[in-house]
Amino acid sequence: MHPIAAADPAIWKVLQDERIRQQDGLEMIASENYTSSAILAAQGSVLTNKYAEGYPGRRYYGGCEVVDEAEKLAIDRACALFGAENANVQPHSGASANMAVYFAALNPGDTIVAMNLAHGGHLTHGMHLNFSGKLYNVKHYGVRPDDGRIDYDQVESLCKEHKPKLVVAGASAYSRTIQFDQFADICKRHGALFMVDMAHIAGLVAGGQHPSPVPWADFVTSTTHKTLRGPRSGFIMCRKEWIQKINQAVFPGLQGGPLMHVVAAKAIGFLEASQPEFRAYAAQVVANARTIAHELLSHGYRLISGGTDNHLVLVDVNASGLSGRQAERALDAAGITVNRNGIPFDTRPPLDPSGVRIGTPALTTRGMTEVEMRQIAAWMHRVLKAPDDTAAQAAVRAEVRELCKSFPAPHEHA
Ligand code: DSN
Repeated sequence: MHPIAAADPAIWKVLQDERIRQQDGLEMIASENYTSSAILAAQGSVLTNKYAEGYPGRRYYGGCEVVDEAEKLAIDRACALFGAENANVQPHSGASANMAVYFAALNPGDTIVAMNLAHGGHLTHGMHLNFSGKLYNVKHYGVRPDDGRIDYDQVESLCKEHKPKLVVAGASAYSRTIQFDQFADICKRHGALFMVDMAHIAGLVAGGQHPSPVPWADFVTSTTHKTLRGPRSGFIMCRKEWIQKINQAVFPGLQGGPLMHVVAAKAIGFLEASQPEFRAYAAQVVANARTIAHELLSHGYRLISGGTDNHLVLVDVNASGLSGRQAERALDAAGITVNRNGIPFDTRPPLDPSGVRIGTPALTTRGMTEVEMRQIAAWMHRVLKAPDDTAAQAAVRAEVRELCKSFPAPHEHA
Protein backbone atom coordinates (compact mmCIF):
# COMPACT_ATOMS: atom_id res chain seq x y z
CA MET A 1 0.00 0.00 0.00
CA HIS A 2 1.27 3.50 -0.84
CA PRO A 3 2.33 5.37 2.34
CA ILE A 4 -0.04 8.24 1.58
CA ALA A 5 -2.96 5.81 1.18
CA ALA A 6 -2.07 4.29 4.55
CA ALA A 7 -1.58 7.61 6.34
CA ASP A 8 -4.42 9.67 4.90
CA PRO A 9 -7.04 8.01 2.67
CA ALA A 10 -8.82 11.34 2.06
CA ILE A 11 -5.71 13.00 0.62
CA TRP A 12 -4.81 9.81 -1.25
CA LYS A 13 -8.20 10.03 -2.97
CA VAL A 14 -7.50 13.65 -3.94
CA LEU A 15 -4.14 12.64 -5.44
CA GLN A 16 -5.68 9.76 -7.39
CA ASP A 17 -8.58 11.87 -8.65
CA GLU A 18 -6.21 14.60 -9.82
CA ARG A 19 -3.84 12.08 -11.42
CA ILE A 20 -6.77 10.66 -13.39
CA ARG A 21 -8.04 14.15 -14.30
CA GLN A 22 -4.61 15.06 -15.65
CA GLN A 23 -4.50 11.83 -17.70
CA ASP A 24 -8.07 11.80 -19.00
CA GLY A 25 -8.42 15.38 -20.19
CA LEU A 26 -6.74 17.85 -22.53
CA GLU A 27 -4.78 20.29 -20.37
CA MET A 28 -4.54 23.51 -22.36
CA ILE A 29 -3.89 26.13 -19.70
CA ALA A 30 -0.95 28.02 -21.19
CA SER A 31 0.96 28.24 -17.89
CA GLU A 32 0.73 24.52 -17.02
CA ASN A 33 2.78 21.49 -17.97
CA TYR A 34 3.62 17.95 -16.84
CA THR A 35 6.95 17.53 -15.04
CA SER A 36 9.08 14.44 -15.53
CA SER A 37 8.88 11.67 -12.98
CA ALA A 38 12.41 12.59 -11.83
CA ILE A 39 11.26 16.13 -10.99
CA LEU A 40 8.18 14.80 -9.18
CA ALA A 41 10.37 12.43 -7.18
CA ALA A 42 12.88 15.12 -6.21
CA GLN A 43 10.03 17.15 -4.72
CA GLY A 44 9.01 14.18 -2.59
CA SER A 45 12.58 13.49 -1.44
CA VAL A 46 14.42 13.72 1.90
CA LEU A 47 15.73 17.17 0.95
CA THR A 48 12.39 18.50 2.18
CA ASN A 49 13.66 17.81 5.72
CA LYS A 50 16.58 20.24 5.61
CA TYR A 51 16.82 23.87 6.71
CA ALA A 52 19.46 25.81 4.78
CA GLU A 53 19.01 29.56 5.33
CA GLY A 54 21.82 31.37 3.55
CA TYR A 55 23.72 30.39 0.42
CA PRO A 56 26.12 27.52 -0.45
CA GLY A 57 29.16 27.68 1.86
CA ARG A 58 27.53 30.48 3.94
CA ARG A 59 24.59 28.87 5.75
CA TYR A 60 23.05 29.61 9.11
CA TYR A 61 22.59 25.90 9.89
CA GLY A 62 24.92 22.94 10.26
CA GLY A 63 24.71 19.91 8.02
CA CYS A 64 24.24 21.86 4.80
CA GLU A 65 27.24 20.44 2.94
CA VAL A 66 25.08 18.00 0.95
CA VAL A 67 22.27 20.37 -0.04
CA ASP A 68 24.93 22.94 -0.97
CA GLU A 69 25.81 20.66 -3.88
CA ALA A 70 22.20 20.69 -5.11
CA GLU A 71 22.03 24.48 -5.04
CA LYS A 72 25.42 24.87 -6.76
CA LEU A 73 24.28 22.49 -9.52
CA ALA A 74 21.03 24.43 -9.96
CA ILE A 75 22.87 27.78 -10.19
CA ASP A 76 25.52 26.49 -12.59
CA ARG A 77 22.97 24.78 -14.82
CA ALA A 78 20.67 27.84 -14.95
CA CYS A 79 23.61 30.05 -15.92
CA ALA A 80 24.83 27.57 -18.56
CA LEU A 81 21.35 27.01 -20.01
CA PHE A 82 20.60 30.70 -20.46
CA GLY A 83 24.12 32.15 -20.75
CA ALA A 84 23.65 34.23 -17.61
CA GLU A 85 26.39 35.73 -15.43
CA ASN A 86 24.69 34.85 -12.15
CA ALA A 87 21.57 33.26 -10.73
CA ASN A 88 19.59 32.94 -7.53
CA VAL A 89 17.53 29.73 -7.51
CA GLN A 90 15.82 30.19 -4.13
CA PRO A 91 12.62 32.16 -4.96
CA HIS A 92 9.58 30.05 -4.15
CA SER A 93 7.64 31.46 -7.12
CA GLY A 94 7.71 33.90 -10.00
CA ALA A 95 5.94 36.47 -7.83
CA SER A 96 8.65 36.32 -5.17
CA ALA A 97 11.36 36.44 -7.86
CA ASN A 98 9.83 39.67 -9.15
CA MET A 99 9.50 41.03 -5.63
CA ALA A 100 13.19 40.33 -4.99
CA VAL A 101 14.25 42.33 -8.05
CA TYR A 102 12.05 45.26 -7.01
CA PHE A 103 13.48 45.11 -3.47
CA ALA A 104 17.04 44.96 -4.83
CA ALA A 105 16.72 47.74 -7.39
CA LEU A 106 14.03 50.13 -6.13
CA ASN A 107 12.80 52.09 -3.15
CA PRO A 108 9.10 52.34 -2.33
CA GLY A 109 7.56 55.09 -4.45
CA ASP A 110 9.98 54.63 -7.36
CA THR A 111 8.55 54.56 -10.86
CA ILE A 112 8.21 51.39 -12.95
CA VAL A 113 6.98 51.13 -16.55
CA ALA A 114 5.39 47.70 -17.15
CA MET A 115 2.76 45.93 -19.22
CA ASN A 116 -0.87 46.33 -18.22
CA LEU A 117 -2.44 43.14 -16.81
CA ALA A 118 -5.53 43.89 -18.89
CA HIS A 119 -3.38 43.78 -22.04
CA GLY A 120 -1.61 40.54 -21.13
CA GLY A 121 0.81 41.59 -18.35
CA HIS A 122 1.04 40.05 -14.86
CA LEU A 123 -0.30 40.87 -11.40
CA THR A 124 3.20 41.54 -10.11
CA HIS A 125 3.82 44.08 -12.88
CA GLY A 126 1.94 46.76 -10.94
CA MET A 127 -1.70 45.69 -10.70
CA HIS A 128 -3.28 48.07 -8.18
CA LEU A 129 -4.29 45.35 -5.66
CA ASN A 130 -0.87 43.63 -5.81
CA PHE A 131 2.12 44.67 -3.65
CA SER A 132 3.78 45.98 -6.81
CA GLY A 133 0.95 48.41 -7.51
CA LYS A 134 0.75 49.48 -3.87
CA LEU A 135 4.49 50.02 -3.26
CA TYR A 136 5.57 51.55 -6.54
CA ASN A 137 4.43 54.25 -8.95
CA VAL A 138 3.57 52.11 -11.96
CA LYS A 139 2.84 53.42 -15.45
CA HIS A 140 1.40 50.84 -17.80
CA TYR A 141 1.92 50.29 -21.49
CA GLY A 142 -0.23 47.98 -23.57
CA VAL A 143 -0.80 46.64 -27.04
CA ARG A 144 -1.88 48.61 -30.09
CA PRO A 145 -5.61 48.46 -30.83
CA ASP A 146 -5.10 47.77 -34.54
CA ASP A 147 -2.76 44.76 -34.44
CA GLY A 148 -2.67 43.62 -30.78
CA ARG A 149 1.13 43.96 -30.60
CA ILE A 150 3.12 45.72 -27.89
CA ASP A 151 3.11 49.46 -28.45
CA TYR A 152 6.84 50.22 -28.27
CA ASP A 153 6.15 53.90 -29.05
CA GLN A 154 4.02 54.05 -25.91
CA VAL A 155 6.85 52.44 -23.88
CA GLU A 156 9.19 55.15 -25.19
CA SER A 157 6.80 58.03 -24.49
CA LEU A 158 6.04 56.74 -20.95
CA CYS A 159 9.79 56.56 -20.29
CA LYS A 160 10.30 60.07 -21.65
CA GLU A 161 7.52 61.48 -19.49
CA HIS A 162 7.97 59.53 -16.23
CA LYS A 163 11.71 58.70 -16.15
CA PRO A 164 11.21 55.24 -14.59
CA LYS A 165 13.96 53.58 -12.58
CA LEU A 166 12.90 50.19 -14.00
CA VAL A 167 11.18 48.99 -17.16
CA VAL A 168 9.56 45.54 -17.04
CA ALA A 169 8.92 43.38 -20.10
CA GLY A 170 7.17 40.02 -20.07
CA ALA A 171 3.57 38.82 -20.21
CA SER A 172 1.06 36.16 -19.24
CA ALA A 173 -1.27 36.42 -22.20
CA TYR A 174 0.67 37.75 -25.17
CA SER A 175 1.10 35.53 -28.20
CA ARG A 176 3.81 37.40 -30.11
CA THR A 177 7.60 37.55 -29.93
CA ILE A 178 8.76 40.23 -27.49
CA GLN A 179 11.45 42.51 -28.93
CA PHE A 180 13.87 42.65 -26.02
CA ASP A 181 16.41 44.59 -28.10
CA GLN A 182 13.87 47.39 -28.64
CA PHE A 183 13.09 47.51 -24.92
CA ALA A 184 16.82 47.62 -24.10
CA ASP A 185 17.37 50.53 -26.52
CA ILE A 186 14.53 52.47 -24.91
CA CYS A 187 15.93 51.75 -21.43
CA LYS A 188 19.38 52.91 -22.49
CA ARG A 189 18.02 56.15 -23.96
CA HIS A 190 16.14 56.96 -20.76
CA GLY A 191 18.56 55.66 -18.15
CA ALA A 192 16.24 52.91 -16.83
CA LEU A 193 17.16 49.49 -15.55
CA PHE A 194 15.61 46.65 -17.57
CA MET A 195 13.93 43.56 -16.13
CA VAL A 196 12.36 40.75 -18.14
CA ASP A 197 9.89 38.36 -16.56
CA MET A 198 10.19 35.46 -19.02
CA ALA A 199 8.04 33.03 -17.00
CA HIS A 200 5.72 32.09 -19.85
CA ILE A 201 8.39 31.70 -22.52
CA ALA A 202 11.37 30.39 -20.50
CA GLY A 203 11.15 26.95 -22.14
CA LEU A 204 10.95 28.52 -25.59
CA VAL A 205 14.04 30.60 -24.81
CA ALA A 206 15.89 27.50 -23.53
CA GLY A 207 14.79 25.59 -26.62
CA GLY A 208 15.78 28.31 -29.10
CA GLN A 209 12.23 29.25 -30.10
CA HIS A 210 12.17 32.79 -28.71
CA PRO A 211 15.00 35.38 -28.58
CA SER A 212 16.73 35.36 -25.21
CA PRO A 213 16.33 38.35 -22.91
CA VAL A 214 19.58 37.55 -21.10
CA PRO A 215 21.94 39.60 -23.31
CA TRP A 216 19.64 42.63 -23.04
CA ALA A 217 18.32 42.76 -19.48
CA ASP A 218 19.85 43.68 -16.13
CA PHE A 219 17.51 41.14 -14.47
CA VAL A 220 15.65 38.14 -15.85
CA THR A 221 13.05 36.48 -13.63
CA SER A 222 11.06 33.35 -14.32
CA THR A 223 8.97 30.57 -12.99
CA THR A 224 10.27 27.07 -13.68
CA HIS A 225 7.01 25.21 -14.27
CA LYS A 226 5.47 26.64 -17.44
CA THR A 227 7.08 26.01 -20.85
CA LEU A 228 10.31 25.25 -18.95
CA ARG A 229 8.61 22.13 -17.48
CA GLY A 230 10.39 22.09 -14.12
CA PRO A 231 8.94 22.11 -10.59
CA ARG A 232 6.54 24.83 -9.40
CA SER A 233 8.97 27.58 -8.44
CA GLY A 234 10.96 30.64 -9.50
CA PHE A 235 14.49 31.92 -10.13
CA ILE A 236 16.37 35.10 -11.01
CA MET A 237 19.30 35.75 -13.31
CA CYS A 238 21.24 39.00 -13.28
CA ARG A 239 24.44 40.75 -14.21
CA LYS A 240 27.24 40.06 -11.77
CA GLU A 241 27.20 43.54 -10.22
CA TRP A 242 23.65 42.87 -8.97
CA ILE A 243 23.98 39.38 -7.49
CA GLN A 244 24.82 40.51 -3.96
CA LYS A 245 21.79 42.79 -3.78
CA ILE A 246 19.56 40.13 -5.34
CA ASN A 247 20.78 37.48 -2.88
CA GLN A 248 20.15 39.83 0.04
CA ALA A 249 16.70 40.68 -1.27
CA VAL A 250 15.72 36.98 -1.49
CA PHE A 251 17.29 36.00 1.85
CA PRO A 252 16.96 37.57 4.39
CA GLY A 253 14.89 40.16 2.52
CA LEU A 254 11.77 38.20 1.76
CA GLN A 255 12.25 34.49 2.41
CA GLY A 256 13.61 32.27 5.14
CA GLY A 257 14.84 28.77 4.41
CA PRO A 258 14.90 27.73 0.76
CA LEU A 259 12.90 24.65 -0.28
CA MET A 260 15.90 22.43 -0.98
CA HIS A 261 13.82 19.60 -2.46
CA VAL A 262 12.48 22.13 -4.99
CA VAL A 263 15.96 23.57 -5.60
CA ALA A 264 17.10 20.02 -6.46
CA ALA A 265 14.09 19.58 -8.73
CA LYS A 266 15.00 22.88 -10.44
CA ALA A 267 18.52 21.54 -11.04
CA ILE A 268 16.99 18.49 -12.76
CA GLY A 269 14.69 20.75 -14.77
CA PHE A 270 17.60 22.88 -16.03
CA LEU A 271 19.47 19.69 -16.99
CA GLU A 272 16.44 18.32 -18.87
CA ALA A 273 15.97 21.63 -20.68
CA SER A 274 19.58 21.54 -21.90
CA GLN A 275 19.08 18.27 -23.80
CA PRO A 276 18.57 18.13 -27.60
CA GLU A 277 15.09 16.57 -27.09
CA PHE A 278 14.03 19.71 -25.30
CA ARG A 279 14.81 21.82 -28.38
CA ALA A 280 12.56 19.55 -30.42
CA TYR A 281 9.89 19.86 -27.72
CA ALA A 282 10.00 23.67 -27.76
CA ALA A 283 9.74 23.73 -31.57
CA GLN A 284 6.71 21.41 -31.42
CA VAL A 285 5.03 23.58 -28.75
CA VAL A 286 5.15 26.51 -31.18
CA ALA A 287 4.11 24.42 -34.20
CA ASN A 288 1.15 23.11 -32.21
CA ALA A 289 0.04 26.59 -31.12
CA ARG A 290 0.29 27.81 -34.73
CA THR A 291 -1.87 24.90 -35.83
CA ILE A 292 -4.53 25.65 -33.21
CA ALA A 293 -4.46 29.32 -34.29
CA HIS A 294 -4.74 28.44 -37.98
CA GLU A 295 -7.64 26.04 -37.38
CA LEU A 296 -9.57 28.43 -35.12
CA LEU A 297 -9.14 31.22 -37.68
CA SER A 298 -10.49 28.91 -40.37
CA HIS A 299 -13.53 28.24 -38.15
CA GLY A 300 -14.11 32.02 -38.01
CA TYR A 301 -12.79 32.93 -34.54
CA ARG A 302 -11.13 36.26 -33.79
CA LEU A 303 -7.64 35.87 -32.32
CA ILE A 304 -5.87 38.71 -30.55
CA SER A 305 -3.01 39.83 -32.83
CA GLY A 306 -4.38 37.47 -35.49
CA GLY A 307 -2.25 34.46 -34.49
CA THR A 308 0.74 33.35 -32.47
CA ASP A 309 4.53 33.14 -32.43
CA ASN A 310 4.73 31.22 -29.16
CA HIS A 311 2.93 28.66 -26.99
CA LEU A 312 -0.46 30.36 -26.64
CA VAL A 313 -3.45 31.71 -28.46
CA LEU A 314 -5.81 34.36 -27.07
CA VAL A 315 -9.29 33.99 -28.54
CA ASP A 316 -11.98 36.67 -28.45
CA VAL A 317 -14.97 34.36 -27.91
CA ASN A 318 -17.21 37.38 -27.33
CA ALA A 319 -16.89 38.12 -31.04
CA SER A 320 -18.52 34.69 -31.55
CA GLY A 321 -21.35 35.53 -29.15
CA LEU A 322 -20.00 33.84 -25.98
CA SER A 323 -18.53 35.06 -22.73
CA GLY A 324 -15.16 33.75 -21.56
CA ARG A 325 -16.77 31.96 -18.62
CA GLN A 326 -19.36 30.30 -20.86
CA ALA A 327 -16.62 29.10 -23.22
CA GLU A 328 -14.41 27.86 -20.36
CA ARG A 329 -17.30 25.89 -18.83
CA ALA A 330 -18.48 24.36 -22.09
CA LEU A 331 -14.94 23.26 -23.02
CA ASP A 332 -14.35 21.91 -19.51
CA ALA A 333 -17.48 19.78 -19.79
CA ALA A 334 -15.99 18.35 -22.97
CA GLY A 335 -12.67 17.53 -21.28
CA ILE A 336 -10.75 20.49 -22.69
CA THR A 337 -9.30 22.68 -19.93
CA VAL A 338 -8.54 26.33 -20.75
CA ASN A 339 -8.90 29.55 -18.75
CA ARG A 340 -11.11 32.51 -19.41
CA ASN A 341 -9.00 35.59 -19.90
CA GLY A 342 -9.38 39.29 -20.47
CA ILE A 343 -8.53 40.58 -23.91
CA PRO A 344 -6.99 44.00 -24.64
CA PHE A 345 -9.61 46.78 -24.48
CA ASP A 346 -12.09 44.31 -22.97
CA THR A 347 -15.53 45.73 -22.29
CA ARG A 348 -16.56 42.77 -20.09
CA PRO A 349 -15.70 42.36 -16.37
CA PRO A 350 -12.54 40.42 -15.29
CA LEU A 351 -14.58 37.57 -13.74
CA ASP A 352 -16.41 36.96 -16.99
CA PRO A 353 -14.21 38.48 -19.67
CA SER A 354 -14.34 38.23 -23.46
CA GLY A 355 -11.55 35.75 -24.07
CA VAL A 356 -10.09 32.34 -23.45
CA ARG A 357 -6.37 31.59 -23.39
CA ILE A 358 -5.29 28.32 -24.97
CA GLY A 359 -1.81 26.83 -24.59
CA THR A 360 0.03 23.85 -26.04
CA PRO A 361 2.97 23.13 -23.62
CA ALA A 362 1.29 20.30 -21.68
CA LEU A 363 -0.20 18.44 -24.65
CA THR A 364 3.13 18.68 -26.47
CA THR A 365 4.81 17.03 -23.47
CA ARG A 366 2.36 14.14 -23.98
CA GLY A 367 3.62 13.77 -27.55
CA MET A 368 0.74 15.39 -29.42
CA THR A 369 1.49 17.08 -32.75
CA GLU A 370 -0.32 18.96 -35.52
CA VAL A 371 -2.64 16.01 -36.27
CA GLU A 372 -4.08 16.07 -32.77
CA MET A 373 -4.21 19.89 -32.72
CA ARG A 374 -6.42 19.90 -35.82
CA GLN A 375 -8.76 17.40 -34.17
CA ILE A 376 -8.83 19.39 -30.92
CA ALA A 377 -9.63 22.65 -32.73
CA ALA A 378 -12.51 20.87 -34.49
CA TRP A 379 -13.80 19.64 -31.10
CA MET A 380 -13.49 23.15 -29.68
CA HIS A 381 -15.57 24.52 -32.53
CA ARG A 382 -18.20 21.79 -32.12
CA VAL A 383 -18.55 22.72 -28.43
CA LEU A 384 -18.35 26.51 -28.76
CA LYS A 385 -20.84 26.85 -31.60
CA ALA A 386 -23.53 25.35 -29.31
CA PRO A 387 -22.31 26.01 -25.74
CA ASP A 388 -25.52 24.67 -24.12
CA ASP A 389 -25.55 21.43 -26.10
CA THR A 390 -24.69 18.96 -23.35
CA ALA A 391 -25.01 16.00 -25.72
CA ALA A 392 -22.28 17.45 -27.95
CA GLN A 393 -20.12 18.08 -24.86
CA ALA A 394 -20.59 14.46 -23.73
CA ALA A 395 -19.77 13.12 -27.19
CA VAL A 396 -16.59 15.20 -27.40
CA ARG A 397 -15.72 14.19 -23.81
CA ALA A 398 -15.80 10.52 -24.81
CA GLU A 399 -13.60 11.14 -27.86
CA VAL A 400 -11.16 13.20 -25.77
CA ARG A 401 -10.85 10.35 -23.29
CA GLU A 402 -10.07 7.92 -26.12
CA LEU A 403 -7.40 10.23 -27.58
CA CYS A 404 -5.80 10.70 -24.16
CA LYS A 405 -5.33 6.94 -23.78
CA SER A 406 -2.83 7.05 -26.67
CA PHE A 407 -0.83 9.87 -25.07
CA PRO A 408 -0.11 8.95 -21.45
CA ALA A 409 0.99 11.78 -19.17
CA PRO A 410 4.62 11.36 -17.93
CA HIS A 411 3.51 10.30 -14.44
CA GLU A 412 1.55 7.40 -15.97
CA HIS A 413 4.85 5.96 -17.28
CA ALA A 414 6.44 5.88 -13.81
N1 DSN B 1 -0.57 34.59 -14.54
C1 DSN B 1 -0.51 33.18 -14.30
C2 DSN B 1 -0.75 32.47 -15.57
O1 DSN B 1 -0.18 32.87 -16.58
O2 DSN B 1 -1.50 31.51 -15.58
C3 DSN B 1 0.75 32.82 -13.74
O3 DSN B 1 1.15 33.65 -12.72
